[in-house]
Amino acid sequence: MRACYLSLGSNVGNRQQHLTSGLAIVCGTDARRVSRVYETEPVGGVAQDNFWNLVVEVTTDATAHQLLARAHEAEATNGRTRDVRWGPRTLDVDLLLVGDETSEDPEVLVPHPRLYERAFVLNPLRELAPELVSDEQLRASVGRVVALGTLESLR
Ligand code: PH2
Ligand code: MG
Ligand code: MG
Repeated sequence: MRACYLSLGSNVGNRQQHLTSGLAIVCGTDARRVSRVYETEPVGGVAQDNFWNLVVEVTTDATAHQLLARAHEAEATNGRTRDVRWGPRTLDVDLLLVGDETSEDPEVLVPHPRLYERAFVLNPLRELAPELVSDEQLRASVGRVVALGTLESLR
């Protein structure tokens, strides 16, 4: 078993519902810890609504490829269509870290290549694993984020 971290984001439709459904599919019966939800400014150029983002820690024996398959299943179940890169989406699930594994397989890059650039990833990640994110890295990351509260508390 090892701790794996995934980022979930939604900015189309019922964001609470998409994130809740996504977590269930990504985690299955594995133990999980979920960060608060952050309302985040879109990063990457395309004009679109704010996202809700969170990070989940899953303790699992699943491989990086198995986790990626779960991520794709969660996106498909929530009606994700792939059109604009970095554009609006019902649900986006990205693999951030798989234990201390490093993979340069272009299908599953871990650690995620843009992990340390993005405030919408680093803030919720640091909540769950403060040792993984330094003050310096947090300061250098981009995009405004505001903590809203736990997923269950939001409607
Ligand atoms: N995801 C992106 C691009 N930009 N911006 C925010 N705030 N949140 C995201 O989840 C996000 C993004 C590509 O996956
Ligand atoms: Mg993404
Ligand atoms: Mg993605």
